[in-house]
Amino acid sequence: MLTAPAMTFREWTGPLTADLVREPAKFGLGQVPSRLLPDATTKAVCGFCSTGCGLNIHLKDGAAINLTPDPDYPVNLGTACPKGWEALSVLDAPDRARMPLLHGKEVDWDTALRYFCDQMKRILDQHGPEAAAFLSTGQIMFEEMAFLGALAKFGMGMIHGDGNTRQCMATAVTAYKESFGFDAPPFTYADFEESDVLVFIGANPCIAHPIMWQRVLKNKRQPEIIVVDPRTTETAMAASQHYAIKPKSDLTLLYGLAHLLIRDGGVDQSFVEAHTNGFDAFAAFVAAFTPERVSAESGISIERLLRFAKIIREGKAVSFWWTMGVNQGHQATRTAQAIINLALMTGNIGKPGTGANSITGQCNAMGSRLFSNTTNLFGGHDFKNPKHREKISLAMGIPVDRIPDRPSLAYDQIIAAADAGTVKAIWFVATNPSHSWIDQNEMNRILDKLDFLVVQDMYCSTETAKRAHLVLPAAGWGEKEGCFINSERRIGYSPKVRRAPGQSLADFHIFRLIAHYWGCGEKFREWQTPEAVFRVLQRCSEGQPCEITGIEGYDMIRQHGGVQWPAKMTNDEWRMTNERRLFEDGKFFTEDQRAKFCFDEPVVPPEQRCAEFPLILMTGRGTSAQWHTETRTGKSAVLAKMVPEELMLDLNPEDAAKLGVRDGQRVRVISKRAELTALTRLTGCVKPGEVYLPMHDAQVNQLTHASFDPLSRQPSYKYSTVRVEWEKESIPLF
Ligand SMILES: Nc1nc2c(c(=O)[nH]1)N[C@H]1C(S)=C(S)[C@@H](COP(=O)(O)OP(=O)(O)OC[C@H]3O[C@@H](n4cnc5c(=O)[nH]c(N)nc54)[C@H](O)[C@@H]3O)O[C@H]1N2
Ligand SMILES: Nc1nc2c(c(=O)[nH]1)N[C@H]1C(S)=C(S)[C@@H](COP(=O)(O)OP(=O)(O)OC[C@H]3O[C@@H](n4cnc5c(=O)[nH]c(N)nc54)[C@H](O)[C@@H]3O)O[C@H]1N2
Ligand code: SF4
Ligand SMILES: [Mo]
Repeated sequence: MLTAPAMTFREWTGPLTADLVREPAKFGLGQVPSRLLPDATTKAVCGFCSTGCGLNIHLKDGAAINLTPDPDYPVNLGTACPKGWEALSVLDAPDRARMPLLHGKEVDWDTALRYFCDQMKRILDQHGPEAAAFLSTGQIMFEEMAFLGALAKFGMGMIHGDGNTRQCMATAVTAYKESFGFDAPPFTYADFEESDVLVFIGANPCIAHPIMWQRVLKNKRQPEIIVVDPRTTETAMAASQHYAIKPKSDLTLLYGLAHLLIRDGGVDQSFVEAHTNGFDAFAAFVAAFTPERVSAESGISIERLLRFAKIIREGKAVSFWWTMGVNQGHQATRTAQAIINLALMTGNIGKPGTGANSITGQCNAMGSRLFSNTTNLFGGHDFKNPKHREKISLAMGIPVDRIPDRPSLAYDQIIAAADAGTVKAIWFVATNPSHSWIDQNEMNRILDKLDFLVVQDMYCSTETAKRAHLVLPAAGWGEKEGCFINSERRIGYSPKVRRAPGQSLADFHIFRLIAHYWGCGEKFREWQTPEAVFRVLQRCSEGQPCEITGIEGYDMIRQHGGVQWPAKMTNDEWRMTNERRLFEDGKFFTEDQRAKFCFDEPVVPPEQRCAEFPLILMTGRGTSAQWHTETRTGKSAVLAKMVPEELMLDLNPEDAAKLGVRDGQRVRVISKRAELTALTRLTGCVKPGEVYLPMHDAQVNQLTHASFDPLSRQPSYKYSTVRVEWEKESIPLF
C-alpha cells in the first residue's frame, strides 16, 4: 500500500490522473497544509456573515482545536458573535456529505465526475448552451466562485449562471451602478464611529451584524441613531429614534424627507452642482411629496417627519445604512436610490462618518458581486462590450470566442426557463433554494421537473440535496483556503486548518477536477491554487474601480489585516491606512464623474391585504445564533440553546384578542399558497395588521409571494399577505 506523502491537494500541481481521483487519500488530500506549525495559532476570517471578523485559530498536532476573536484585526477588534465562536464545531456533523451520491447511493469521485460531465454534455449538445445553468452563492471563497463562473461559461460553454446574491444584494448592485456608475459601496467601518447621525433603514444589525453594531457602540459622539423598520427590532430598541413605518412605504418616506430638506434649506448646493446630475428634475418630482401625503402613506406623524428631516439637516456627518428591508421589495432599487439621493443632496458622501451604505450579507457577497462572472464579466466588466471581452480574454488567457456576449438570465428567469423546459439542468453550489427561495412549493415543483439537478454542498441532508440526482460533497470554511470580500470592500484571507471529512473536497478542487474530466483543463492551466486564481483576478481588475493589482499576495493580506479595494499597483496611498472610503474627491464612476439622481413614482405592493388575508407577513433573521437555512448553525448544541425550539409567529396583542388567541398558542398561518403552524408570541414589536416569521424555518417560504423588483429582479421576501387561524385542539404551552 502506498503511504500518503505530506502534501495537500493545494500543493499538488501535477496532472490530475484518474488515480488521484479514485484514491485521493493517497495524495494527502484533505491534510492540513504542512506550512502551518503543528501547535500554533493562525489567523482566519469568519465564514458566516459579511462583517468579516478576524479569528485566531488554535492548532494542536496540526489540526484546529479552538478559536478566539483576533484583537488586532481592524474589523472586530477582539470580538465575535456566537456564530463565529462556533464556526469550528458546526463542521463536525453526522450529515456531512462524505462521498458523492448518485441517486442517493454513494459512488466514487471518478463515477460521479464522469456522470456529471456526460449528463451536462448531453444536455448542452442536444439543447444548446442555454439548456444548463449554475446557481451559486456569496458563501464560497471568491477564487472558488470565480473558478465556477469561468469553468461553467468559458470551459463548459454555459450562458446562464447567477448567485444567491440575487436574493440578497442585486438591488444594491443595480442601484449603485446607475447612481454611481459602478457597484461601489463607499464606506469603511470607521464611519460607524465617526458619524453624528446614523440612519438604519430596513436593517437589524443587532441580530444580523452584531459586530458592526459593536462598532456603532464605540462611537464617542453620542450620535443620534435612527431606525426605520415596521417592527420594533432589537436595533430599534437600542436606537434614539424609531420610525415604525407601514411596510414598504420607505420610498414615499424618503421622498418626503427630500422634500423637507429642499423646503427647509438642507441641500448642499455646491456639492450638488459640482458632483451630481439630475437634481432639478428630482426636486420637481419630490414637490408632490408633502408632509401630509407622506404622513398618510407611511403612518408617521407630520411632527416626527419634520423632526427626522431636521436631524439630517443639522447633522454634521450623517451616514445612511440599509440592508434587506430595502433590498427585498417590489420597488427596491428605487428605494435604495432614494437613500443615495438623500446622501448626495446633503453632501454626506466621501467624508468620515457619511455615506449611502448598503451592508452586505454573506461572507463573500461583495466578491460574488464583482468576481463571479454571472451578470457582469469578471471585475465589473460588461459581457456585451467587445472591448471588455477582449480585455478579459487577454487577462485570463481564454480565447475571446469562449466569452458569451450577453449576461446571464437572473435567478428567477432561470427558474422560469426551467419551468418552461428550456433550462434542463441546474448545478447548485453552496446554496439551498428548496428552503430559501420565495414561494417554495412552486420552486420545488420546478426543480423536480429538471432532467439533471446537481447539488454541491457540505451536507447531504439539505432540502435541495435531498431532491438532487447528484450530490458532490464539499469541504467547508476552515477546510480550505481562499479569500472573502466583506461589506467595507476588505479582502480577508482564510486558511485551511482542518481536514474535510470523508472524500469531500474543496469546491476549488471539485472545479479543477470537472475541468479535467470535461477536457478543458488546459484552459485553466494557471488555475492550480486559489492564490494563482487570485493573481488572474488581479489582472482582470486592472483599470476598474475595484482594482486589486497592488496586493502582493496572500501574505500581504494576512499581514495587513485584510486589504480594501481599490488597491492599485500604481498608487501607494492605500498602503498607509487600513480604513478607506470612496469618493473623497467627489468623483464618481460615471462617464462625466457625476452621480445621478434616480427616482420613480411609488406603487403599492402587488399582493394586497383583503378580507381573506388581512395580515402583512414580514420575514427575516430570527436570532444572531441562526444562519439562513440552518444547515450549519443548526448543528451546534451551544447555538441551539439560544434559539426557540419551535417556530414563533410574532403577533400584536390587539390582533390576538380579535382572533381569541393567547400567547404561546399553536396557530395556523395561511397564505394563498400554503399554510403552516407556529406558536404565537404576543408582542407590541409588530403593529396590528402585521406579523413576522423568521426565515430559518424550512416552511416559511411556502407562504411568501413571488414578486420581484423589476430592475434588480431581487425577490420581495418581506411582503406577503396571510391570515391566522386558531388551532382548536391546541393547548397553550405557557
Ligand atoms: N444571525 C444572522 N445574521 C445574518 C444572517 C443570518 O441568517 N443570521 N444572514 C446574513 C445575510 S445573507 C443578510 S442579507 C443579512 C440581512 O440583514 P438584515 O437585512 O438586517 O436582516 P433581516 O432580518 O432580513 O431584515 C432587516 C429588517 O427589515 C425589516 N423590514 C421588513 N419590511 C420592511 C420595510 O418595508 N421597510 C423597512 N424599512 N424595513 C423592513 C424587518 O422587520 C427586519 O427587521 O444578515 C446577515 N447576517
Ligand atoms: N423568507 C425569506 N427568505 C429569504 C430571506 C429572507 O429575508 N426571508 N433572505 C434571503 C437571503 S438575504 C439570503 S442570502 C438567502 C440565503 O439562502 P441560502 O444561500 O440558500 O442559505 P444557506 O443556508 O446559507 O445555504 C448555503 C448552503 O451552502 C452550504 N455550504 C456552506 N459552505 C459551503 C462551502 O464552502 N461549499 C459548499 N459547496 N457548500 C457550502 C450550506 O450547507 C448550505 O446548504 O436566503 C434568502 N431567503
Ligand atoms: S459578526 Fe459575522 S463575521 Fe463576525 S463572528 Fe459573527 S458571523 Fe462571523
Ligand atoms: Mo443575504
